[in-house]
Amino acid sequence: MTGYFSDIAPLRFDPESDGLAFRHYDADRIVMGKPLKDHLRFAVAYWHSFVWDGSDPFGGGTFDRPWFPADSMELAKQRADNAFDMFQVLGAPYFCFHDHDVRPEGDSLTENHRRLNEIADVFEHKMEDTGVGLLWGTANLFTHRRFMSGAATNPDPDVFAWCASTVRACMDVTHRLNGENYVLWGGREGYETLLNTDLGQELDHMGRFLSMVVEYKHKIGFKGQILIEPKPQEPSKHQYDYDVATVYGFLKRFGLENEVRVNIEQGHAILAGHSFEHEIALAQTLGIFGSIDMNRNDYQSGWDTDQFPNNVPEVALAYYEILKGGGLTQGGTNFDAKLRRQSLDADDLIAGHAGAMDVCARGFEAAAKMLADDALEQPRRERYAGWTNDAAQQMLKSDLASIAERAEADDLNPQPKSGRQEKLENIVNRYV
Ligand code: XUL
Ligand code: CO
Repeated sequence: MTGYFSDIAPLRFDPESDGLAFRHYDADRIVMGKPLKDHLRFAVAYWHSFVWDGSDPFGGGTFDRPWFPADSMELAKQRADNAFDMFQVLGAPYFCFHDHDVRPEGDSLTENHRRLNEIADVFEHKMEDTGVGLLWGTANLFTHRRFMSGAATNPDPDVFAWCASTVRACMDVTHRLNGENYVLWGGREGYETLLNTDLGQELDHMGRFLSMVVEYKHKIGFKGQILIEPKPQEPSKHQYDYDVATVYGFLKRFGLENEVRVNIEQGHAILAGHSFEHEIALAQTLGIFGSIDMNRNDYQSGWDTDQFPNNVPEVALAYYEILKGGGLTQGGTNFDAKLRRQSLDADDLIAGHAGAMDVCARGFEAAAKMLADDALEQPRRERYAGWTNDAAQQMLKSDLASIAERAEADDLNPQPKSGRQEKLENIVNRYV
């Protein structure tokens, strides 16, 4: 291996190491009948690790990578070489990318697609050589100024058509690379001010666009899941795919609830005023859980800071809800995470990912044990035990007046019972 990461040996599982190694993530350890790596299905996000240069709203790039600037196919290929080197150092089984991450912008739609396909050829070989798979592909319909007023919700029909062409090209490439999912994050699908916005028309266009994506998936025989990634605000002030509940309402309205699932990001859940586990549990309950972006926000700064996870109890509760619903199946754990802009070096990138994988492994193992021990499910069942008797079940098939008559005849006087929250929190603490 020669390149940016050539001084870094592939990471091993070594709980005693004080260097770059996995102290907790033992990829082949069998948990609940299969290796950890097949439960966690880690993916590296191409954009934050290989495209972002460390700039923020107050200052320019801080990272000095040999594959910057992102303006030639030659540098795009160099970036691909280094990306796959990094996937191998980490032993990461998957990656994810947007079209915009992997090829420079051309001066026409067809030139964009030609470049995307040229890089996909490079990826195809590298994936074959390394065994790294594509967790999901997606189109970047938010960075270029043509998307400033939206993608499928743009008032200009030519932008809608541009998006159709771009998404088709990205779905084709994802299909060709055996991607397991295709993601749509509605980056600019929302609005800044109602004064210039026809909200109803924009929602109709977004619904029609998504239906076309689903139709196209079936037309080409793509077996991956189509996933929407909810986010409440940023970049638009009002985003149409605010959170899981909003997305579910939208899918129901367009009859897509059996076709489209959600990719839930921890930081986006926090921005929406929810916990990550709430969003996961709700998606599981509604039957639309698909995959996760496991990156947190800073709780003080109130914006999407995309940091690597480092809080084991939080991660454990998220994986608990995932496992309870049957695991990640076709989804995965994508690190849509970037370094802090002072973390300049190659080994910072490795340490960020390795630490995140360790945190996830610890959280996952705690979750699996809590589930196996019935530690939370037993008290939960007890709490609802009243509903297991016939009379209670009959009531659900009855009507308001009959129930009222029985309640009055029996002179019911229900007595409150403790919710035992502190005891349950203490139980969780034993595992994490
Ligand atoms: C933006 C975000 C995106 C999506 C893919 O907040 O999370 O990177 O994951 O477009
Ligand atoms: Co994301």
